[in-house]
Amino acid sequence: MSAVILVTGGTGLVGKAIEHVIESEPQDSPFAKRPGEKWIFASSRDADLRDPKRTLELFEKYQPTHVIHLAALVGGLFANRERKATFLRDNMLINDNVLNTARIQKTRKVISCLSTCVFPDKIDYPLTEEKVHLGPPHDSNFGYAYAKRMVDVQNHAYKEEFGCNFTSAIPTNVFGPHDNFDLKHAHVIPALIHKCYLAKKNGTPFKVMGDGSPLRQFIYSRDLAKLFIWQLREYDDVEPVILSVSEDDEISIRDVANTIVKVMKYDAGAQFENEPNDNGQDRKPASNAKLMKLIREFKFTPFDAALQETVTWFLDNYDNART
Ligand code: NAP
Ligand code: GFB
Repeated sequence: MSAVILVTGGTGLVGKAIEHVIESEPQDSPFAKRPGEKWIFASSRDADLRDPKRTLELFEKYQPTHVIHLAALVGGLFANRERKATFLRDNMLINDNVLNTARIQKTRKVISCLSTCVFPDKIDYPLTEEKVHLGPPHDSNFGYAYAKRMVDVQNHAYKEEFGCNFTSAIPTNVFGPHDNFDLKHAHVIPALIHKCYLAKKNGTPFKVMGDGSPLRQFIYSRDLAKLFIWQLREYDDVEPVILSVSEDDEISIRDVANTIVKVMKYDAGAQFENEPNDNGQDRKPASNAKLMKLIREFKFTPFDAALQETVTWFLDNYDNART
């Protein structure tokens, strides 16, 4: 089958992971690039997707048959807390332009991204796909959360009115090579890797925000990449699917920090700032039961091994990484 797969946000953490998998999987792997497929990994320099004209030019240039839509304004707890209107507006503009342009261009399929942080903050656990809209999200990132929730609403509306094959993924927290390691605005794992690196290098304390009690699930970017490739090829339902490790794999921020100390061979320990307001959401345990029923034999990379690969990439690429 000839196909042109456009990956918007193709130069980010998840986009780079998809590129790595497509280029390195052995031919007999279900995640390998198939004959006749052309993969395009677009960045904001190819088109600022907040602009409908640039979005249309990008689609006209490549004529994608399929889109994995990753492009977004993305950040951790502290980036989201400071810029709720910007996270709301930029992501709504990007999502509206990509979906409407895909409709106009008759793109065969679009997979867009929500995130487990968009679920209602106070709701019975575990989080499952049908609970996305059943209450307000955590206050810390309501701008991003509502922009992302609208993708699910848009997918249903475009399907009903125009018959579009639009669906979405709900990844949990992601980490891996090519992440954003910015000390203030990154997600917790890349931020702590960078902080621990500087503490070891400068003999300064390794400071962790909050008290370490919150729990998270983390998926390695290269595992998530395989799940996106699976969803592109095998999943055609408008309803979202959570792409995550099991809820049994929840890990505390304290254990994350201590694992980073171990992997980076840092002699001193982590120091917790203990400001409760900096904990963000207590937990967001998402069930991957729907996914595992659909792709039974999938094996996730063990957390320590994934963290080691990420740290190795960071140390080897420090000068070019987003820091
Ligand atoms: P990332 O590393 O920050 O990459 C963002 C990508 O989007 C980059 O390629 C960036 O291009 C592009 N982009 C940003 N603004 C754009 C614009 N205005 N026009 C066109 N492209 C733009 O993000 P990520 O972590 O890979 O996230 C990818 C997707 O996964 C996002 O939709 C995010 O919401 C979702 N997600 C992420 C996580 C996580 O923990 N990281 C968790 C759940 C869901 P440049 O390289 O040119 O800046
Ligand atoms: O990845 P993160 O920033 O976002 O994790 P969320 C925040 C948790 O890590 C909080 C602790 O419990 C923080 O107290 N933490 C400790 C740190 N030290 C640090 C640090 O130096 N940097 C950061 N960032 N955290 C995000 C959403 O929520 O989840 C985004 O805000 C996105 O929209 C992402 O969807 C997946 O997991 O709290």
